[in-house]
Amino acid sequence: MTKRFPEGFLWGGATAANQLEGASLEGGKGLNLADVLPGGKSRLNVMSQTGFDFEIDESKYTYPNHVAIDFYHRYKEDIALFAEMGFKVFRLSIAWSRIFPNGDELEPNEEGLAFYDNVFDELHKHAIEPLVTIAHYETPLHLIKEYGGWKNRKLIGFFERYVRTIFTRYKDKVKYWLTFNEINGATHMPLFGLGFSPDSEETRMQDSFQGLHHQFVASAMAVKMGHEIIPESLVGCMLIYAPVYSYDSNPENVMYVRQEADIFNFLCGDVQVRGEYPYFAKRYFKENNVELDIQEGDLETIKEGTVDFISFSYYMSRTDKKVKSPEEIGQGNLIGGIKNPFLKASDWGWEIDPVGLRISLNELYGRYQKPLMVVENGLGAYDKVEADGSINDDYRIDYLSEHVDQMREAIEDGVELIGYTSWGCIDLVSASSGEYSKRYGFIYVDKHDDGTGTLERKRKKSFYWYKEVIATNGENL
Ligand code: BGP
Repeated sequence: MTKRFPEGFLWGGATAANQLEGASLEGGKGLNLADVLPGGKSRLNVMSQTGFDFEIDESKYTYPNHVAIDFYHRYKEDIALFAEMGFKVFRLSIAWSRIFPNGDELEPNEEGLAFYDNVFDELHKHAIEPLVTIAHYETPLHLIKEYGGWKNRKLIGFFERYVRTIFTRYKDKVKYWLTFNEINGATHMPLFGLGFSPDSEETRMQDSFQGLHHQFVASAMAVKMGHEIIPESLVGCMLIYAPVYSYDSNPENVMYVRQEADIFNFLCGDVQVRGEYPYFAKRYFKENNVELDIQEGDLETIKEGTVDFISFSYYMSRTDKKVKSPEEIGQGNLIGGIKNPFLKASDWGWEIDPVGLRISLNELYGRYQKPLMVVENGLGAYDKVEADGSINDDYRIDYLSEHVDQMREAIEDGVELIGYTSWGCIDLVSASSGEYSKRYGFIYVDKHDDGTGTLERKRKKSFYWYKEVIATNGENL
């Protein structure tokens, strides 16, 4: 039996403004969070640090996001390459600080708005549908320094103005929208999603969940507004999803991983898809000393602004148990857990688990029965340019084909999957490590961790592979 992808399946690739555009101070743009994150190992340090100060210090650090891969000036060339692969959809984000440089102005920056007009027009010229993330780790720096990021309720109002501006401006050009990137990653890495580093470990949970509550209200408000301003729009949530496996059959461990999965994978989804806090949140908040300030009207807004579809990133599963020795802790992955003896890992220690994607799709569809889109998935790897200029990334082809195959299985299982945008379809700056050398692309970009490189683009072997996948609607993997 041939397993097929549905007609009209949305094949494409995914990016984020701060990891791609560069031109960090051009066109009237203001600084945002990503502009103050240093490159390389220092980034990993600041991510886990409490009390990060958000100052740029070029004598100490490099800031790769300032140049990124210069999509700002090269978008036409890049979009032509996406079109050559046959993309039906391209996921990108709008940098909030291009539209409102400080985040709290009353009037938007016309030059920033015009830039995305040009990008969307270019995409449509090639019959590529834009899929736009409204907030992808790019909170304007002024909102962080002046207001303390999403801990502060005032951000809902600033976000509302930003969203109204972009919905109104792009209503004829953009149909697919996502509100907050990987919203459930916030308690792990509040700096990225919520724009603050915790003052101390004691305040981390309280501040993170309060920040999340503000984002839930803001997201629901955006969904409602999207439906009013762009009646044919589809507005989705975006989760970082990792199925959680019990290390063994000890019921204590099984219960533990179930609770971990409830909090990590489902709490945010339940709020955004079902429109209410799930039953298990109450006990969890109590036990973690979280007391939410929920204001009048918030729960109604959340109820009325449920999403049209669910999108998520999938890189890895997580294996865990209740009691861990200090050596085991965090051995599994970026998101924690312990080593799974059945899985291999990438050079960055991210465990590779294609079947976990089928499990994720079934878990999400089983719980919500809403259309799903995989909007990030891919292998960060070191690539080598051969003497003849070719880049033979067979490891990436293997990784992606195994994952695409599992999506095909999930569709056979009955899951409604509408699209797939692999992460970093063109090499870009890594979010967690600030490196250029952690490459995901089908398109190689000549740019290196020491800042050298011509920014020239080259097609990798996987470029031709993906082109064939799209041309055969997923039949030839
Ligand atoms: C996700 C982020 C992306 C992206 C990706 C890969 O968490 O949404 O922005 O970067 O992970 O991660 P990294 O770049 O750290 O390898």
